[in-house]
Amino acid sequence: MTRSVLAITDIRPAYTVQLAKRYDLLRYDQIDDKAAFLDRMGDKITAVVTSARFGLSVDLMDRLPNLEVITSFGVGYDQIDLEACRARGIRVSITPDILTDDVADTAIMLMHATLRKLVAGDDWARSGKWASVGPMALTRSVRGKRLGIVGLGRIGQAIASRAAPSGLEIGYFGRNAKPVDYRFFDRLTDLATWADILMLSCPGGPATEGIINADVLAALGENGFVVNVARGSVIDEPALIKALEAGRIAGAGLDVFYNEPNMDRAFAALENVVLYPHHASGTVETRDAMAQLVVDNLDAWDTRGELITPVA
Ligand code: 8YV
Repeated sequence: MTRSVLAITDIRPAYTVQLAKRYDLLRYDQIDDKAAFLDRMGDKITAVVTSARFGLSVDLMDRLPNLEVITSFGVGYDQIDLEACRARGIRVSITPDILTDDVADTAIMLMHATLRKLVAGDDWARSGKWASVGPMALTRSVRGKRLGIVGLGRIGQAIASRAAPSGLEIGYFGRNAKPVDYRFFDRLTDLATWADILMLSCPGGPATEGIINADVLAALGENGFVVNVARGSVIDEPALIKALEAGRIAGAGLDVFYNEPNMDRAFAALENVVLYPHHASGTVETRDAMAQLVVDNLDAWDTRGELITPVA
């Protein structure tokens, strides 16, 4: 019998087509009367395809009594209740590693763009101010700065390995010290006091919610920068906006926000930020590889009852 698979979102059109050829693919985003659909189909669905952004709500999961597996497009799983999955024996797969390089490159790109004011410089040249007003204001050098990485997992280590050869000194904060040559801090405020640039690459979820708060930003200081490729939830966003507005920190490069895609509009009025629309893994190459891994995980589950890249 063909497996009924509920797709919460379109992962990539070509791959969604592949799924539709192999499975009875039900597109949740295209269903108007969701309650009636769940009454009719809820107990037939054994697999869900979703993404790091959409996850799976506990309410919807409760309506799928025969759910066996969730295959997610993305490495973060803060939008999936793993405890609820464990309790019901539901397995979860993600797409780790294949996005690490693009996310780390984006982190480095945002760091340079923020300190060197790339977007303001582009505008300075484009608008004709270069000719009419003169040279733009000086920027800040990246070389020689101290980079404080919050979360030295796969992505954090990839960021560090790119930053060290560019002449940055590396320190990090995490649950445990790792067998690396970088300096370990067991208190976040100590890392922020030491660092010139605070780089956030830790998982989202309750354990890291709001850990970059007003105290940490105060410790970073008026010459300090924040770069966030983790989750919006990691920063106390109102505190960050106030610090940026008041010049209590120097600037921020942000790929992620609290209420995506409805980012707080206060960011758009700030000149000391560089904004990116949660697009660190957003390349054709990486998104294709991620979508293929979603398809492969689902096939592995369907044919052999195992997952290629389960959540540990
Ligand atoms: C995803 C992400 O691309 O992997 C993650 O955890 O946040 C991004 O890489 C995005 O969530 C796709 O929906």
